[in-house]
This record gives sequence, structure tokens and C-alpha cells, in this order.
Amino acid sequence: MARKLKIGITCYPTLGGSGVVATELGKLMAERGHEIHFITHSIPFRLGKFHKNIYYHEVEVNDYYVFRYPPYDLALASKMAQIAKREKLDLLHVHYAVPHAVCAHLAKQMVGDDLKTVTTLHGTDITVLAQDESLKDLIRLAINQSDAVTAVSQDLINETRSLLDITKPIDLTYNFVDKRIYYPREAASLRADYAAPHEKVLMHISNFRPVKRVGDVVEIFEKVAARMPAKLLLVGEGPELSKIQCRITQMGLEDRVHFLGKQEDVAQVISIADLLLLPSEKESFGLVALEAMACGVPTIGSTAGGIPELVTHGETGYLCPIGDVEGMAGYAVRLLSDEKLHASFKEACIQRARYEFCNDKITTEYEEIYYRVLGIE
Ligand code: GMT
Repeated sequence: MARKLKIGITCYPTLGGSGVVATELGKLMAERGHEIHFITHSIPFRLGKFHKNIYYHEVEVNDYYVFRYPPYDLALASKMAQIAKREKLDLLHVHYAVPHAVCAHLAKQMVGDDLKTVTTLHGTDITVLAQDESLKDLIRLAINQSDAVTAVSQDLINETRSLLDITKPIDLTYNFVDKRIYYPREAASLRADYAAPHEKVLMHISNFRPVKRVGDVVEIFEKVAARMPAKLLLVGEGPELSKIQCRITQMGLEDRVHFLGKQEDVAQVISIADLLLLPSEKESFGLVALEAMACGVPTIGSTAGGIPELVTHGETGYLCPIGDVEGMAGYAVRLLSDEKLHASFKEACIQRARYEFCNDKITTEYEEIYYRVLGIE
């Protein structure tokens, strides 16, 4: 049996799918007996209670008067190097290229070549930031200097190659859900708080950034609600939220839309829904669609980025070109008005999440990458 590893993990600890995936992966690796050291500016929000084999190291930034901008990136690189030396880490696994992969590269310079680095690309670090000429060369350097690079969809690999001219191999490692947490939950009484038994429940969960096209969510819902009794539950918060609230009032839909704000127990909340709407402009993977899938909730969404690799059109949901609200509404009505069809999609969702994107499978894939970069058979 291969030896247990000492792994440093850096991610954005307080928000987003990348932080969720990084934290859940760290917890699963710790369950397998590896020693995990989170090196972040605050405790990852999904870390929760005490876990055996998990340590947390806070990055503190010095605010000397000479600094106009406190140098977080340098503090992170120093902390990574310091922890790697003190704890004798085998490798650093960083999630999101900027600044984490750049900091890992710097840390490796300070520690030496025995420290290996693995970078996981999550999406906007490439699809948005790598378009910025002031960051492009830096991101390319960080990727080329990583001992292994993984991306959460084939589409993201393709984008990385074409935007940055990267030729080194990039491993495809899909996101995952923990099947012990994500399964169809009993939600009848919670559902009754928002919808009558004859009403269908549509849901959207996001950080309400422009790329999520929440305006499309509302338009799709308006078209569905004109054809059948339905409610829309909006979960999450972000910059577009107040604009969306005004739009819903203007459209006279306020009695049919509920704002649930940020929610911790996503599996419980998603289980209320009959379907999830994800009409994003950009989406390297779409973790929320996987969370929904595992809870037996099909997705109606766009064909952006990696969504088609996750949602099988006609089996676990329906996909249309970005902005095709008419098409998405049509598919939503089709699925919601045919109980037998909906039941078959639900079952296909549960099976696909359980076998293609389950925690055991993906954790093993990452573990194999760790052993490969360390030259351990
Ligand atoms: O979707 C967001 O805006 C958050 C962002 C993040 O950095 O956490 O999500 C990205 O990473 C997730 C986890 O790999 C993916 O599921 C999301 O699709 C991806 N977001 C985009 O590509 C816009």
C-alpha cells in the first residue's frame, strides 16, 4: 500500500464552487488517512467541525505603513513555504490559478524541487482572467511550472489551451459530490412553506453575478408560470440580486417568487425543487447542477462551457443555446407536465451523479495524480 501523504491545500475559503470542491476534497483525503494542511486567509466555510488529520494555518498579512496595498500574495507564498518546510509537506494542491498557483510556484522556489505542486483550474481563472493581458503571462507561467494541472471539464482544458497556448498535459478531473450528503431528501413539509401541492417548484441557486444570467431565469419562469401553476425559489446573494428583485416586481411576479438568501444545507434546499434553472453565460462545470442531479432534480440550462459534459440533454435535463429563454421554457413545461418523463429524468439524475461524479471515484483520481507527481507507484 502506498504511503500516506502530507498535503497543503490553498483555495478561496469563503465563497464559490472552487472553495467547496477544495474543502470537500481535503476532508475526503483526510478520511483516507492523508494529513491535510489548509493554508488560507480564513477557515474554509465547508470545513465545519473538528476533523482528524486536518490542520488549518491562517495567512496573516502585514500592514506596514510603507505598503499602499498589503501584499496578501507574498504572505501566502511565504506561509506555504514555511508550512511545507515545518510539516515536511509532500505537495501543495492549489485551487484557482490566481494568485494561488503563482504563490505555489514561489513557495517551491523557497523550499526546493522535492515539494510538488498541483494546480486545479476552476473556470473564471481562465475564461475571464486569462483574457486580461496584464495577467496572461503570469497565469501561463504558473500553469507551466506546476507539476500537474487539472481542470474540471474538457471544455475548460480546451479553453486553457487556446487562450494560453499551453501544450503540457492537463488532467480532466470532474467535480464531485459526497453521496452521503447529496441524495434526495425528504422535503414535503419544507416545500409546503413555499408552494401548494398542485404547484411546480423551479429553483435557481447562484452568486447572482452577471455570468449567471438570472434575468433569463425570471423570463423562463414567467413563460412557465403562464402555462402552469408554479413557484420560483431564488437561493443565494450577489451583485445582481436587487436588480432582479425590481424586475420581479415590475413583472408582477412577486407573489410567485421567494428569495431564500444564502443557504448552508444545499442538499436539503434543492430537494424541494422539481427542476433547477442554470442559463449561464459561462460555466466551466456547474457544481450546483451536479448537487441538484444527485438529489434527483433535473437541470434546464444553457450549453455554456462544461454544462453539456455534466447534464445529458434529454436524459438528466435539457440544454439550449445561451439566451434561448423560449426554448428553455418549452423544455421546462414539457418536463413538468409529464409525470412519467419527470420520474425517469429523476432516476437518471441519481444514477449519473452516483456513478460518474461520486466522491470515491474522483478522490481516487486526484490521489493517483498526487502519487504520479511524487513518483510513488
Ligand atoms: O461560478 C462561480 O461564479 C464561482 C466559481 C468559483 O471560482 O468558485 O465557480 C467556478 O468553479 C466551480 C467549481 O469548479 C464550477 O462549478 C463553476 O462552473 C465555475 N464557474 C464558472 O466557470 C463561471
